[in-house]
Amino acid sequence: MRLFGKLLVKALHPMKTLFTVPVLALLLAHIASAQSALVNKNIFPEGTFDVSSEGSKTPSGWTLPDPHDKPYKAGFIALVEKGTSGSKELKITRPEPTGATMVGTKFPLPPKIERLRISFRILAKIIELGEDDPAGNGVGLYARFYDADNKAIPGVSGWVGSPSKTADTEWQEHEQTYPVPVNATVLELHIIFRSASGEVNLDDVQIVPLSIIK
Ligand SMILES: [Ca+2]
Repeated sequence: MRLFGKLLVKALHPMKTLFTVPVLALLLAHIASAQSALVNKNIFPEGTFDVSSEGSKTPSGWTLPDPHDKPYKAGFIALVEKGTSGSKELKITRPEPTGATMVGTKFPLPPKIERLRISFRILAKIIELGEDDPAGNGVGLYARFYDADNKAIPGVSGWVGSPSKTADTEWQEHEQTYPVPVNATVLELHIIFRSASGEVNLDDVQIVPLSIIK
């Protein structure tokens, strides 16, 4: 009991409080500055497609469609080398303008991000557009936020730019800014090539925080 009393006196000692408060303030300042350090920097390492997790077929960090899943069957996905640089791109080829091919990833969001920008580069060569799909046809990147219960948060999801629907001869850059819902813990990205045939090369998917909640 005497020992407990001694410890209590020690813990409540004014000098101790004097030290604890600045230490806590420093710790909080450190967390805030760690978040601020993310601003204007790409925080998504898997968007280069330069690293493969299974031979050269699967891009690290992304999930390919199940080949037995019928609607997503009509497409071929590969990682292709860009010249002799060793850098790779994701390539999807679709022989028919029906159905869809999707490649997805779920990225855990660092806390306290207020707004972010998603961008990517695309070289789309659409040969034929299929029937209009209310969800959008052509090829592009779709972003969706999820909460901690793995539920999609309505209202903030959407295409990064617009889906490409033409045969482009040059790489195009698309970007979109999103307000991050306060309850968002995961950002899901899907490359969707739907109701269109042709081939697409995609590279440099980036997620860049623009501001932090103070
Ligand atoms: Ca690359």
